[in-house]
Amino acid sequence: MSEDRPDTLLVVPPVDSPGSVDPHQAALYQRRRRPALTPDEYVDGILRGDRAILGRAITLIESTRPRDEELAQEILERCLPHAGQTLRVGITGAPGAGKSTFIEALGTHLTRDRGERVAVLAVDPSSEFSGGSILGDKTRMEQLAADDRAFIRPSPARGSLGGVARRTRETMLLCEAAGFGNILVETVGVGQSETAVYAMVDFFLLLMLAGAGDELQGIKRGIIEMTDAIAINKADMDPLRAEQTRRQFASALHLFPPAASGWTPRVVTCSAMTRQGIASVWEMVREHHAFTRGNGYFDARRRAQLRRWLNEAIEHGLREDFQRNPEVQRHLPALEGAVDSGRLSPFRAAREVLDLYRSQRKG
Ligand SMILES: Nc1nc2c(ncn2[C@@H]2O[C@H](COP(=O)(O)OP(=O)(O)OP(=O)(O)O)[C@@H](O)[C@H]2O)c(=O)[nH]1
Ligand SMILES: [Mg+2]
Repeated sequence: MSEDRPDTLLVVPPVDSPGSVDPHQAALYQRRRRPALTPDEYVDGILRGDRAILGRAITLIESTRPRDEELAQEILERCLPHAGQTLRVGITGAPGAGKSTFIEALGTHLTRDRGERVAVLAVDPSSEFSGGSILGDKTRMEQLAADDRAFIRPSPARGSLGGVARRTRETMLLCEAAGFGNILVETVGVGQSETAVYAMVDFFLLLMLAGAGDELQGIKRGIIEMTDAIAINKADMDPLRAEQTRRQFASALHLFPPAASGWTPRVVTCSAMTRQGIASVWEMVREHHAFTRGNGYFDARRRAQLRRWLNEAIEHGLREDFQRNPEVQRHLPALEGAVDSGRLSPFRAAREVLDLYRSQRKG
């Protein structure tokens, strides 16, 4: 996909048989040698809703080259005033709960039934270890992937959860500036990634399966407290059991303290496959939106999120500055070795390297 390719990718022309040029390869080569865009061209393209340019800008956001990062920040800054008038929904659930199928169903409901635009993003905590991204895959979203009103971007694959979340957040803002008024963010419900996604959305939906409901399926208390709704998916398989599970969850939720939003979390059943209940899930999201806008919670939550992003950006900047510092680079390996071998406490080592860093910054 051309929109996924880095701007500055080096492409070597095919040289398998000198003298003969495969026209297909030559065309590919031409296409890959895209001229660099100016910041104006990026911003204009994004605001026009040009998907190829949006894709290229996101590639800049995902890049770790300082030059790309700088350009990405400029684009982001100029797009920011055009972002924000949107609905952001986080969708989590255990592997296999049906998140991707659900997003396909909900996304096409938005594009086809409601004529709205939707961007699908993902935060994939496994990327850090596997090096690949499994979420937001287009294979389970075939109709949506082919839909002009939808934009699907898999999880950025590199970096820590914090880095992945930051890139997803920035990607979300660019998508909003490009006119995608609904944002769906998928994450797998196994770790800290839910918290990261919760911190970037207006509505947080947990997908579960019927049956193993007695203990809330081992889902951690913290996740339940974040959810605005639980949808028991795959209700088509056994509607009675799904309804039973729904009731169990609903009564279990009563044991939790009321949410700060004043919203009482709902439990519903649905089938991402037959699409039963999908439209009413969206009605519920809209109801929640109206409710939280009415009581001021919507704006308060977005402001708190902005504050959190600010703090994270500061932390990120400090860390980068620290890691790039030549004194730190020179002395840290020895200090790490000393900590490894037990000759130095981690605290003492940290103090020494921070002292070095500070003295160098002053000098
Ligand atoms: N019968 C039935 N099957 C479903 C439904 N939703 C999803 N499935 C099936 O469940 C399997 C897993 O669905 P996915 O959408 O890939 O689930 P996921 O939660 O995205 O999975 P991961 O991305 O691996 O975490 C697939 O075989 C789907 O076809 C549903 O509502 N009913
Ligand atoms: Mg999936």
